[in-house]
Amino acid sequence: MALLLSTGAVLAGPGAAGHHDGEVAYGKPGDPKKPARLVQVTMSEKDGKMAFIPDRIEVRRGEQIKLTMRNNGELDHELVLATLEENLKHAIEMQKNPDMEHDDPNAKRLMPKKTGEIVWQFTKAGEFDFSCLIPGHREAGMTGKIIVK
Ligand SMILES: [Cu+2]
Repeated sequence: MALLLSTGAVLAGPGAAGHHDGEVAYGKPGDPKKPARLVQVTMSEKDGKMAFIPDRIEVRRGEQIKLTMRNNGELDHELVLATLEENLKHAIEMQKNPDMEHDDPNAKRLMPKKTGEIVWQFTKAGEFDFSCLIPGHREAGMTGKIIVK
């Protein structure tokens, strides 16, 4: 994880004070004391398909979002927020270490019927990815897009 985070900081470019407050290419961990827009995301499995509902979230640049997640499935799921490139790399790591668990500011793993949240501030415009990186889940449809304008 440390490696992925430092990659993100490099992508943020020179001059980004990023490293110190955890800022990466897709923003930074939110401040729970500041207001946040609530976005509910449900994790589900149905007929062999896995999904996040919704699978597309639009955000204004600078906006702080509180993602409140609920796992409505029968299996563990996680939500990992990152650049698409990072999540694809990370998915390969997960295939080698399927038991890798995430509880980072940008990721949360939930057991069935559990809820959790991620507070994140999207400081940069762009298209970012959120996926469940448990092997097979992203491939089964468990991925979505965050569009920051
Ligand atoms: Cu999953």
